[in-house]
Amino acid sequence: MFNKVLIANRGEIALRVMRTCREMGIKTVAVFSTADAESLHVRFADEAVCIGPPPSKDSYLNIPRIMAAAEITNADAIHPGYGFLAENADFAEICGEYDIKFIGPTPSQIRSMGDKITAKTTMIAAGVPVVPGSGGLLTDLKEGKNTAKEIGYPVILKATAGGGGKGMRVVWEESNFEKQWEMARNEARASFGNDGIYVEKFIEEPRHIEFQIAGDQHGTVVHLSERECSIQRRHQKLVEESPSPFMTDELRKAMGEAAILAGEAIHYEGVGTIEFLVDKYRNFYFMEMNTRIQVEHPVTEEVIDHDLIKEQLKIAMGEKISGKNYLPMMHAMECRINAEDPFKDFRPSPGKIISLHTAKGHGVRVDTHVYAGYVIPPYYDSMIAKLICRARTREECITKMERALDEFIVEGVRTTIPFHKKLMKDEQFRAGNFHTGFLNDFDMGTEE
Ligand code: MV4
Repeated sequence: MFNKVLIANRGEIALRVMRTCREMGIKTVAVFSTADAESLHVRFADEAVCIGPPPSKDSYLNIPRIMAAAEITNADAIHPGYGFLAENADFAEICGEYDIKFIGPTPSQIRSMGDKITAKTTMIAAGVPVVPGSGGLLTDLKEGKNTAKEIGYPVILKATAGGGGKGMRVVWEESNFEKQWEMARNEARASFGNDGIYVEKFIEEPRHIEFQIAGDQHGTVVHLSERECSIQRRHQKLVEESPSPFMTDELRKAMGEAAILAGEAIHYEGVGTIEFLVDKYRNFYFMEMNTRIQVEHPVTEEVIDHDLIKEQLKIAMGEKISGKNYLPMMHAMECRINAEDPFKDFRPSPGKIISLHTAKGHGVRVDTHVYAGYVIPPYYDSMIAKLICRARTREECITKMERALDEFIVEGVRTTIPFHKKLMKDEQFRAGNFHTGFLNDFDMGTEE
């Protein structure tokens, strides 16, 4: 049983983790940069330690400072949240060296999914469907072109060190291969210091559907149903929901089994997510695994009525999980409310929140760290709240979301609320007809 947990994060997720710790009788330590001195996560925690100036590399990404904070407060575990150090295998390893439990998977589990070719090779061996492709690193341009010809155009070039869309290039015909190859390599080298590239068949107009899984220290892996995450812009998700409107009982069974195989293949310990691409014929392919709690985890919490942070803490303490899978019992949807101007290409809009009224009422949940008078710093991500609605059907859930968006008032900064209001009225969205390219031709129109 943990006595005290340090939360190596900020914002809504730091608060989210602290809430569950409180309910479990676990003391909490916040760490914060000087930009976050007035943050709720600092006030909410039992103890708080300033770990440096605003830039992330000097504070939330600075491992020595976080370890020092854990040592002086005598914390026996660290929860990394999402982002920052959540998928940093070296950090997880250092926690172990300090005899502090990293609340998440082991360093080797993180590493095995951080390199995309290693991840893919592991999945092939486990019998999880993957996109047809090179199966390994491409050594040179000639090999790349030959492999692309075998697979058949269009193909996609991906960085093995990548993920989340960086260093990816689609090639429609051989005449463009060399140029895209160079671009992909340069982008990968600049972003990751690793220019390893592999090639896959390009799946056109796919959906992004992911499965939440959980594995314990005793070898049990279960799935906790899916999340539909196709509504995204430039690889930033804006809306997530569960169940996916594209899902069938048969597909859920097949994808759920594949997700469990994926977790079992690496003896996964913790909560994690198996991301799949799903084509229009409902063929599905493993894409990536996220070895952390995700932003959109509340959608799953609402449909299966389970606290996923509590699951993380229990797994980290060595408890057994029940061994049964969970199916959605309700419909839930999350809208990410970002301090961004949707009428100006979603450009960041940091600054002071002059007044705030969050949505309330039956079936409405708001996860946020902001309050009236709070100043959104320009240094970190722009998400200021997650609005989650839950109802018996997708239709009722959308109706509730429209009502909740109408009563959600933020003055002082621009937000993505007008975007969500427009999306909820879109006929194709309401009909469940969308894929990952949906927002490419979504017109925000002009402001009234
Ligand atoms: C693909 C793909 C089509 N075919 N792979 C984007 C992020 C990275 N995780 C993988 N991604 C994609 N991989 C093949 N073989 C299309 C995407 C993709 C995408 C995937 C999920 C969500 C949004 C996306 C937006 C553009 C492209």
